Amino acid sequence: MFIDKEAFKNDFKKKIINMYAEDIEECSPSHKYFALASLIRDYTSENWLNTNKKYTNNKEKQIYYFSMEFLIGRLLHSNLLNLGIRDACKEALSDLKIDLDELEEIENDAGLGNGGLGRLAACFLDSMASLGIAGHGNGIRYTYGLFEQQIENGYQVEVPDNWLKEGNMWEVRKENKAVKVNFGGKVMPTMENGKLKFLQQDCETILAVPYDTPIIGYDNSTVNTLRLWSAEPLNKDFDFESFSRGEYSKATEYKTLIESISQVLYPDDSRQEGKILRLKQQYFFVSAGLQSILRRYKKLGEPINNFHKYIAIHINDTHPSLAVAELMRLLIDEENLAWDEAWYITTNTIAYTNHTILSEALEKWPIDIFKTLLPRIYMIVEEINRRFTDEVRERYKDENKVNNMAIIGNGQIRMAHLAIVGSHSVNGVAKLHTELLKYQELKDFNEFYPNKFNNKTNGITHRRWLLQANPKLSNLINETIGDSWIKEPNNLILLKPFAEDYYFRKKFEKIKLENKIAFSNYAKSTYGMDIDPNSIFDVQVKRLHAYKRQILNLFNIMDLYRRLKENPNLDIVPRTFFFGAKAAPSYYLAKKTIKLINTVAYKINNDTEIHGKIKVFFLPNYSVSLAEKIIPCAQVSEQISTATKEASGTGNMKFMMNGALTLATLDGANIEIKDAVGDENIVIFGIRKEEVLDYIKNKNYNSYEFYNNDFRLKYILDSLINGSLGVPSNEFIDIHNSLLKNNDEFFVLRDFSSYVEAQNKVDYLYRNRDNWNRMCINNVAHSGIFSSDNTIKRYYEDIWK
Ligand code: 26V
Repeated sequence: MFIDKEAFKNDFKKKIINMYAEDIEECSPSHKYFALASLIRDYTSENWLNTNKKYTNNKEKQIYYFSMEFLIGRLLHSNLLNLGIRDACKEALSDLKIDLDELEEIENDAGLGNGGLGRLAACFLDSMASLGIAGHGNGIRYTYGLFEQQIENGYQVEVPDNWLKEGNMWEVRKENKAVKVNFGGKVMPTMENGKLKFLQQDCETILAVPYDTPIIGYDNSTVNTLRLWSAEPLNKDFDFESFSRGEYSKATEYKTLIESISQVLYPDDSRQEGKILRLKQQYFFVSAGLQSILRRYKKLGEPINNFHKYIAIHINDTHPSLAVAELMRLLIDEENLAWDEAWYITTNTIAYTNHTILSEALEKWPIDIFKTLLPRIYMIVEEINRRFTDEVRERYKDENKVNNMAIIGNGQIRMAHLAIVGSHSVNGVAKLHTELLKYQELKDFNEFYPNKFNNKTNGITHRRWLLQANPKLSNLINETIGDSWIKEPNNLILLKPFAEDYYFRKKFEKIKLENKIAFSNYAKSTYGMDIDPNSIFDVQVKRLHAYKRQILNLFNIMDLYRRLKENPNLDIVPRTFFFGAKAAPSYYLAKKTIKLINTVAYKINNDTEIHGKIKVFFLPNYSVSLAEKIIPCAQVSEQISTATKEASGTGNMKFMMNGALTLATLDGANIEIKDAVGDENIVIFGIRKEEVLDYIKNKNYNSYEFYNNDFRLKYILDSLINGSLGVPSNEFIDIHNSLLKNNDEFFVLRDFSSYVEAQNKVDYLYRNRDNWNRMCINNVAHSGIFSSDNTIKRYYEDIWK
């Protein structure tokens, strides 16, 4: 898109007057931000309309990505970049004495996700739009996103994330497209014109109102849609009947109850819990999404039997897997299809991605809850299960197998089984993860459906994670190899020869330092942290989970500190360790780990004896916008999960793309990163999947062996409970127990010495700074293959067709 600078300035001034009846001079920065966002949305409206028209006129196949989470972060910067008008805007605003960077910082993050799964959905939206693919998001418009994390006395404190408080300029409320969603009641089988029909009676009907956000493609005029649903009472204001009977509080209670459905995002917990509200959320957005898709489809004038030829629905993990039963219900009850016809359409429409093999994270719903809330859906699930188990029984004549594979079993509905049976494709998110699904966790299903399972290694949008987050490096890349990589990320490989160019390496090093200085200044003014920009920036940012092993990182730091105390002249390259991680509010050990990190950080950072050689900082409230700040200045990327546990990881890709060296176990996509960059450009440590699986199978791991045989581990573990950390000696007893009495589920002690060695290797490698830079540049050069553009192309060709 082209904008004329003078015309833009006029538009902007007018916008401020129209929205706020203020002159630009008296207008607050926040009003300026909202006016600018609103203006940019105006600029996209025509393309948005035209994109939709084009899709309808050409009857293009539409892809709908169903996800409970879309962790999109901020939109102003990325929208300006994708429209190709950011430089022009920046200049024009600067004429008006306005700093665009400052306005961009005002925007609240749309934090509608927990972590990797939600951010992946956001990266996919960007890639689909940028590739000109008709792909849209379908989800929930949570009034509150993932909680804001504050740190008080080293502990995590959760504060509600009221992200919509000041308004959201990107969304459009589409009241005329609202649909009704039914809960509860009973099902009445009735004969209608000689046909058996299932009427739902005495349901509670809720209104689902869509809010649409434009998803702007990069330099291609495509504008797709992210449709997020908000729950409202049917009766606009509140329950009039109660109200007119004088039951005022009951009337408003009712409204609150209904609105609670889209009120808040569930923080993924230490265990999956069968919360009714979460099941309501799932049915709510799945049903609303499917109804609106069906309504649009019918306008095309195509017969219902062709539905799957024009529509693909992708379900992000099992959270939207009710889509299988709900689409069946709509096709049978509303469109009058027979079971077999409906089943053919459903299974050919839906595809499912699995994002974890951790069994405690797999969703299961107690039958009683499910049946009461969704009686008709339950009937359909029962019938799907009946037909499926008949087939399994017929084929294997093995009741054990039938029970293991059944969708309903042990009083529960197993959502993963429903998703597998009801879809035509099941994919894992990295090679290793898919192998584990096919040959371990879902082995029976892979045998039963030999062509269903496939791999789609995750990716990240290089436009946000490099072009936007790291403008200095992007400019250097543009000067060196041109800017074709923005549309063709694989072209980043053209940088490879420049890894051998001394002057290029120097320029690269300078940019990394400038990024580090900028972040240090930010951290000083925001958190009061004193950071040495000349130290190595070593970063672990991700959700806090035992399997991600933040504790392993911390144990190396504690060991390093011990060595420094013993020998203050110890020759190490100064290092700053950064952590950023939210713990689920009910995940006790994760929260204790945050306290432990902060306790160790306090002790180390205030110890003048070690001459500031190491420092530890916990960055509060890790989020998309914080990630955009810390990743471009990172030098060591900590990807240290227990092998087999991290399905893919996507942070690992963001770091390599910004020229950090990966320090990793052979887990998830780390393996593919290693294959891409070569052994000489990555540091690998730790036990491999075979050893992990052996330990689990043979139950022969004994963490005490490592504790007893390694004085460093003994020292560290003892210090957790002997009061030497300056907190009561029982503060960390449960962490201690998890590692010793409870036998260290994630093999932290097993991997400790290998990790320390790897960290020493990092120190050693950094001393040859010139070669270090060479390694980093190689990482950037090979990162293009991890662009989500590539991932989306593979989904498009293999799954959505
Ligand atoms: C949820 C839970 C909840 C209960 C117990 C522990 C636990 C562990 C993990 C999860 C997350 C499940 C789904 C998820 O977010 N998976 C992440 O998806 C990313 C995108 O595919 C992938 O890169 C991450 O490796 C994967 O953990």
